[in-house]
Amino acid sequence: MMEKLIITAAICGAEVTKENSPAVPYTVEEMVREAKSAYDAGAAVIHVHVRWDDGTPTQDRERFRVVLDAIKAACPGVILIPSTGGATGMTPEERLQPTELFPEMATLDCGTCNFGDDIFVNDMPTMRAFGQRMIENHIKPEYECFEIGHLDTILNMAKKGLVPGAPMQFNFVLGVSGCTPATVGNLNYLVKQIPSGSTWTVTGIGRSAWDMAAAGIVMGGNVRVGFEDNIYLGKGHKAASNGELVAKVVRLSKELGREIANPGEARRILSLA
Ligand code: KMH
Ligand code: ZN
Repeated sequence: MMEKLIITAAICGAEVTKENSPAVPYTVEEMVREAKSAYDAGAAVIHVHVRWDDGTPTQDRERFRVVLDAIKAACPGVILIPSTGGATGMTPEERLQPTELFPEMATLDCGTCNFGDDIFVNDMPTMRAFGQRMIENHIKPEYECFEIGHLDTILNMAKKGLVPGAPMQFNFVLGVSGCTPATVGNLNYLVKQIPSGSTWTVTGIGRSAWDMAAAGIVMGGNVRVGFEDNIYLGKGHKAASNGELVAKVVRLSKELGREIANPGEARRILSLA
């Protein structure tokens, strides 16, 4: 029998702006509003990037501290996954700052790739440093794979003890411009490679968000949605909040007969409890 579905909300990311959608959060208050809308709609996990009030992406440790504490207070029990990816062009040291706060989870990006017109650099020394930090600080990584080869890379690193090992949690982020396309075939290939006992989430970028959500639901994985990845509920129809995106996943999942995990259930499924 399938476990309940864990929904992650990626509420702001580093790239999307208020010009794209006025509901994209920058300030602490806006971050809390968007996190709570997602949590109230059924998200058990919030993936957190932070911005300065003018929208500039930052990995500043104290900004993370304030935002994470404020979301925790508004969303009791929620699982927070701060980003160590930040924005393209940031240094590894900058990006590692949220790990100094000892979050229970954080993202660990599994290789270099094109990212639209930019390059998202995750070379081997960077990944070894991030793996070592997460081992030392007892942080469970969410392994972000944007490319099929990223999975092979991180599985080899785990075998060598360079990053935290089983049970591993993967997020297959498909459809980034320049990376592996969001198809059910590609997702199925990735899912078949992961060690038994692992958990996985799928994220579809842009218009692929809903195909990938449906695939994640029926294939027994978990689903991420949110303004970081997609701002549309349907063609030409922008979501007014992250909560609306989460609510659509809840509807799809219930229609397909899969219940939604609350944060406590998600913590058990992810072996955090
Ligand atoms: N903003 C992207 C360049 C992560 O959060 O770990 C990287 C990203 C991945 O969003
Ligand atoms: Zn992210």
